[in-house]
Amino acid sequence: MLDGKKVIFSGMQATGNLTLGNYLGALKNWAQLTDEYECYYCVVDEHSITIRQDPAVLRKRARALLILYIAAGIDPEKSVLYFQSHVSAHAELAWILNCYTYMGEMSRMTQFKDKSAKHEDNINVGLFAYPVLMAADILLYQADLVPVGIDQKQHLEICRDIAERFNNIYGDVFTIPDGYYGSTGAKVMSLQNPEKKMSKSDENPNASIYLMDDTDTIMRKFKRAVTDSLGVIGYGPEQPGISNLIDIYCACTGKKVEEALKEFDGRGYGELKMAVGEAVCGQLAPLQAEVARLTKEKDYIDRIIKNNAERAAYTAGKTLRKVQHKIGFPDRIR
Ligand code: ATP
Ligand code: LTN
Repeated sequence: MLDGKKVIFSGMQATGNLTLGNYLGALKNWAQLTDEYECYYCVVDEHSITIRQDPAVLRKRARALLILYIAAGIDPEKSVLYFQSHVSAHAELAWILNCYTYMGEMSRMTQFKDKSAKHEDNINVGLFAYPVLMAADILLYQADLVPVGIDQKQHLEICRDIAERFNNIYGDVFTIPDGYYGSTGAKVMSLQNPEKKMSKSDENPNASIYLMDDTDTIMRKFKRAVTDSLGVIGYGPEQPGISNLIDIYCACTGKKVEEALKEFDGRGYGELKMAVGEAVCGQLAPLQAEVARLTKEKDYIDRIIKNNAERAAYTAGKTLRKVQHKIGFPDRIR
């Protein structure tokens, strides 16, 4: 904890093209937390290889994701933005924590079950131990809060269990982190099946708004969004499609659901779709322009990558040395 500020850690994988769900559910909230907290935002490239990746594509996407963090308004002088693979303490602590985690605990993880069903030909040990690496990420920085979507709750709970188990044996080594689940955009649903979350791995491109989609594409996808046959703009479980559009509208405009309902009272679905599309374009256009600008600033981005990895490694190194000492590894000779 620096300057008495609480510590935040979060990360995102550089797999697939980011969606509006990733932005409203995670990135946008991250940017809003940077004044109040000491923030570490990581591109978790080591997690990405639990699913087979094309090396050239992974390298490109990881850099693009770091640029997107900055474009979303996270100041790299204030917060620490870096690649997981540039700070070796992550993999080192993960190994240690593997020895304090039980097979039974890992096999209960729903993400492991889902992903191993989806990638039957590559159920690797890394995919199984994915939550341990995530625990290492968080615990290295003694994070108090971890802003993630609700789908990551189980992983966060296992992180707390591992940390408590370790602390019970060796004393207070790790801060026990809490999850931080934002309210607006906590779960953006698919435009084609509003019972399912919008996901970057969805096979139907019309189901998701990608952050780099142009205005025409965004408007077209909203026009095609699945609604219902009630014909009245309402909010609730019987109207999942319309509710999702209202949620997206509110997350983009900062309006409350009641306000939006009043605004669209007596109007048609077509008008709502247009208004949501325009609100989303209004959010994404400046983001896209900033990505385009930053992508050309090669030296500036390189400098950030280097400096921020050093800042992260300094903090992470302190925790790692403490852990290594506690478990009985020989101290380094200086
Ligand atoms: P995949 O489809 O490949 O599993 P994903 O789109 O679910 O990926 P992740 O990389 O797992 O995305 O998640 C990155 C962050 O974005 C997490 O904090 C996650 O909770 C959040 N997130 C992902 N999808 C949504 C969504 N539809 N609504 C709100 N938040 C989301
Ligand atoms: N599993 C997370 C990504 C992730 C993460 C983390 C999130 C890896 N390490 C540490 C928060 C803190 C996901 O969003 N899919």
